[in-house]
Amino acid sequence: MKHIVLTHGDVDGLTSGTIGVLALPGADVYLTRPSQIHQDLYRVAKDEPDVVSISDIAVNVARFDDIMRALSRFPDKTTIHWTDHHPLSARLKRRLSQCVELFHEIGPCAAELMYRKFEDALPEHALRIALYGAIADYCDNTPFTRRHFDDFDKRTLYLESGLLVQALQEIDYRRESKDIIWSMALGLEPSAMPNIVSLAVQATRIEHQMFQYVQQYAKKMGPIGYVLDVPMGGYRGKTAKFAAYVTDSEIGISARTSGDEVDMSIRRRGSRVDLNRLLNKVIPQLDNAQGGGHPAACGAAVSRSDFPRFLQLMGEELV
Ligand SMILES: [Mn+2]
Repeated sequence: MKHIVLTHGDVDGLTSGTIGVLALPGADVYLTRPSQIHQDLYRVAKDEPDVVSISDIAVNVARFDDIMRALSRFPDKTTIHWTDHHPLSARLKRRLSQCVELFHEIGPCAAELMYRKFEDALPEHALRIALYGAIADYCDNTPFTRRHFDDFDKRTLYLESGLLVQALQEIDYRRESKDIIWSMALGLEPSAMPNIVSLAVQATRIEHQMFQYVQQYAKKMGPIGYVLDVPMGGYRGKTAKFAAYVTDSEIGISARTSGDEVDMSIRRRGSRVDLNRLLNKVIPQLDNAQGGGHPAACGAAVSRSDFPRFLQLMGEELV
């Protein structure tokens, strides 16, 4: 049996992918993202696999037709599982369900969904892996997670998941991340992976320094706190959060300029505002802008000259 696992490179991606590997023994693993899933599907269709699992990959509306075309390249014998928790319209959900086994819920993380989908085929340690994914993706208040936090010591689960979250800030996206999948599949806890522990500690030290940087340089425009070009790669979600906090704002943005573009991570603070919906209102008002994500965490890119206008529009839509 030829098995393939395609998953995202963040902690929910790695944990849901690990559960995929445990459910589909011997699987080849590929880390992918919403913008390139269609290309990866084209590539793996050539291997004529028996089972494919895709987890934690949002279905990109702009790429939907490409994705459907890629899916049509698989032979009839291939079963394709698509397990995800990113927003997806009812119409696309229906169309996608016609060619894949779609398991889609908003609320739980992808790792929880993978665990629930494949539970009967999984070893005992897969449960903790699902909980690590839930903690990492802030999806730790579902009926499933609340029930199972009570099966262990919740504080230890948060430490283990936190080690992964922190270490990933400092890890090369593809190569070393895949090692984490193999280690977790073998039953190794993050605290038993020496490089993960030391990278996590290093990343935590850097994070505290980043906080001080944001405290010094964050600016505020209306209800939005933002920081530009923090002096290190990564840490974008975290510095967006810090920018909101230190400016006492409802929304925080960590922005990075590259060439003529400003690329942003956007987070909310003490607010129920749906950032994804907010962006869907603002983005069409700007040329060459793109963005989206979850209610609580989004990414966006606008041209450099539009950045002030973007902030202004976001602020206006918010009130
Ligand atoms: Mn996720």
